[in-house]
Amino acid sequence: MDIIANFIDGQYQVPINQQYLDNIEPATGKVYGQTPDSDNQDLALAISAAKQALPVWQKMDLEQRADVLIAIADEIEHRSEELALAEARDNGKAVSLARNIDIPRAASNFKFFAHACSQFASEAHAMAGSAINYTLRPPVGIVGCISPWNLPLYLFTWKIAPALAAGNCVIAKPSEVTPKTAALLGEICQKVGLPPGVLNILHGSGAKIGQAICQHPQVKAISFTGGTATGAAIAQLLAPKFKKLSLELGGKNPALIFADCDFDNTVEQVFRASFANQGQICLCASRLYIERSIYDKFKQALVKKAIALTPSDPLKAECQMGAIVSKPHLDKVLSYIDSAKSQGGKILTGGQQVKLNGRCQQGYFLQPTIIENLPNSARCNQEEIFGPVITLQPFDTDQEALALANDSQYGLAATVWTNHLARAHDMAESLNTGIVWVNCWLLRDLRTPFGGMNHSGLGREGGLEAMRFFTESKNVCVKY
Ligand code: TXE
Repeated sequence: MDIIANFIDGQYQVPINQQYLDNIEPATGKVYGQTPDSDNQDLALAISAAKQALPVWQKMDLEQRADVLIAIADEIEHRSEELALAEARDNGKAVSLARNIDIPRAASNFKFFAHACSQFASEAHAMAGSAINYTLRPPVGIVGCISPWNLPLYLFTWKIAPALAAGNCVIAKPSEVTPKTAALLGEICQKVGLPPGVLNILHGSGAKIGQAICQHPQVKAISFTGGTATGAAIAQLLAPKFKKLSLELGGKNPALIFADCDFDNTVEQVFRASFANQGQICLCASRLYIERSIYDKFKQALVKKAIALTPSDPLKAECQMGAIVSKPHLDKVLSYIDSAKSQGGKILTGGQQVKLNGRCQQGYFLQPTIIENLPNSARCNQEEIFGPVITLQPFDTDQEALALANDSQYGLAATVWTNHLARAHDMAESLNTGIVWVNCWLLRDLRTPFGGMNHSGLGREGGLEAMRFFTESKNVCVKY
């Protein structure tokens, strides 16, 4: 049994209440570990450690701070195989995906923000002949970073790295569904000599320790990624406390596929955008709008690929599609497929749970599922499913495609597939999403603003946006 501990003040510590949550391996459906169900008592220890560490970390020479973050990145790379296997086991994702995407990206997050330490500058505003204003950007202080289960170490470090780079001390909480790689990050911090208390990792449920972190008066900012309903609850809780808040929430991302696209490449990329990580990425395409003249051909090409993509044991190198993260989540995704059937949807392929043999007999596997014939108002076109389920709809004109795409409460990411330059720019300008990819998906430059509009969130992560979020700006006006 793999028993995880909290990481507080540079040491692993058991939860004071001695309470644990089961950690289940999605590919087997079996409990394989225990995660602390931490509460306010553990948080008090973490806050006290962070308070002590804050002056040390804030005053550390920038080059030295950057060196520590680079050392964390190097150690993640050094332990990448172990981390990839841990991620695949904990989350159910294919180990090849963890090896090629999740773990390298976690290292990149630290490297990128290590450089930001020395590149982050502030402004001066001269008032000719009378005064000079300059802006100071001190760290916020102690900040909370709360992350979800779909890209565990990748998103955990995407928040922690800029928070540390800006000079904050961090209380971080990974998802209780996928705690393992976050727990290993503590060992890495110990090994490279991150001063104790600078990063504290508390495990447990959102309702208990997640909420406690948000509410603690010493925690001055919260960076959260997760479901829209949770984001709304946190926003409500924090509004009267005037804390800084960054919310990266759900999506219902449209893909607009025009007849003039590069057909084969678009099929390939749209398929990946739909089913990567079993569709459990907030950026995955889930509503496909296809120009009518290529609708049937495109549909057939997608269905053929979906039939060939069969789920298998995530720990095997050849696995291309792993397990759904948990039983409740599998049930939720299946309930959307049922709702599609009841609303007149036609299941073109998939729609069923898959039973594997051997050690994965009880695992949570689902066939890639493609549905057509649903109106845009159907639940499957309006609500975030967060699984390997996509819908197809034909369109006739650019205006119709745009109207369908924008008919959503979400606004995270859209993809546009066309070789018509003016159309691509028109669409990019008119789509109500925080991110638009043209003829690509998940091509990431860490300097760019990252986040969504409307129910997809508040604020932006990435590059300078993240550094600004984790600092306060203070103007100093000097008259001469
Ligand atoms: O997310 P939650 P869940 C979507 C997806 C999924 C749904 C729910 O549709 O089906 O959200 O997933 C912590 N105060 N996304 O249940 O509950 C929680 O412990 C403070 C989209 O996993 O939002 C975890 O660490 N914290 C998403 C984190 O919040 C709280 C990725 C996310 O959990 C809390 C994941 C509270 N009251 C799911 N309640 C994306 N956009 O990437 C929970 N938490």
